[in-house]
Amino acid sequence: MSAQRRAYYDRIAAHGLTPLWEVLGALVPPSPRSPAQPALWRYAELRQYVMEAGEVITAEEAERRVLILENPGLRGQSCITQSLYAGLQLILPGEVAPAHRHTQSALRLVLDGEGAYTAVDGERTTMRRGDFIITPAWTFHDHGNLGDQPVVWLDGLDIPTVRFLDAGFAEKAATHTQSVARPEGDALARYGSNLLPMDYAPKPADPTRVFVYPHDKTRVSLQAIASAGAPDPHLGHKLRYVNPATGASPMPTIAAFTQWLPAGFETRGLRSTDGTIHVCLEGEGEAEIAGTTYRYAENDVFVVPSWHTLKLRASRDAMLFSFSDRPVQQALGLWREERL
Ligand code: 1HN
Repeated sequence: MSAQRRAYYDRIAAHGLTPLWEVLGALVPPSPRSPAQPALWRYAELRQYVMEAGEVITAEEAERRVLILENPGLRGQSCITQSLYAGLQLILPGEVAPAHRHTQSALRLVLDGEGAYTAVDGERTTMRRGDFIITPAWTFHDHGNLGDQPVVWLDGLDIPTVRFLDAGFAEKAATHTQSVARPEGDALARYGSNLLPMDYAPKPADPTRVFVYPHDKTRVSLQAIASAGAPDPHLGHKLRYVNPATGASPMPTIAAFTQWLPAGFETRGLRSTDGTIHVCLEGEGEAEIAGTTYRYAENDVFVVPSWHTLKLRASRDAMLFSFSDRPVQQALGLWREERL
């Protein structure tokens, strides 16, 4: 750079100015260049460290005893993609994770053990493996383990999105454990049975009042469509979780999906602008992400960053759960997908 330019940059810097022409290409790239990297977390390797966290700290002291799955390209930022956070949470028999609420939206995918519950706004749901559970923004939630086994689930939150917008609020509840206001199954009966209460009129972006999508029901649907026809070449048999009252995503900032890949099936390449976190609930296979192949097995988590081409293979019948910020991008007119 010429001495004249250098001196000019230095002089304007003192006035809070910087030249656009030095950064324009990086600011407006021709296609997304995510700093996030593809990565896979192998549950069989991680489980011992998750269990060890139970010896290091109690759920109560930790408030939430979680090991964050940190993207290797985003170390120190507590996120798995630029917009989403993911972690593995452990709760031991007899423990309680105290009630609180925050403007960040959260999802849980139950992976290991049974006997725990999550309570959302006064209703408990028993956590069974594969259940997809949500705690929408600003709903009080606590977890407890009434059983005799450690229970582990994956948490997904929109923490980086809320941080980006500087819109985070949080508070602790007055009591550790919410009192039970309604029997288990109440929300599913009222809002999740092709029926709605007479006076219920949700706004388009309202989260669903259904806060558990039971694994067994989801699996029955996937099995039915898998036996009824051929898989989509790019998706296999894939369905999105919805707010049944609106057809929108369960929560406004996070989309979630379930997918069945028959043994031997391989998807064609697909890329989309929503960086996506996948969890293998059943079976095993390979994920080829921008040319690198990762083997996945039960409870493994892998992340596909924005605009990275994904090909999925199943060596045994595989069931995958996934989530992303797709509804945010769609609301803003930004979401793109390319089927190769
Ligand atoms: C949270 O509330 C939970 O409720 C889990 O289980 C993880 C990470 C950051 C902030 C809040 C939970 C969280 C969290």
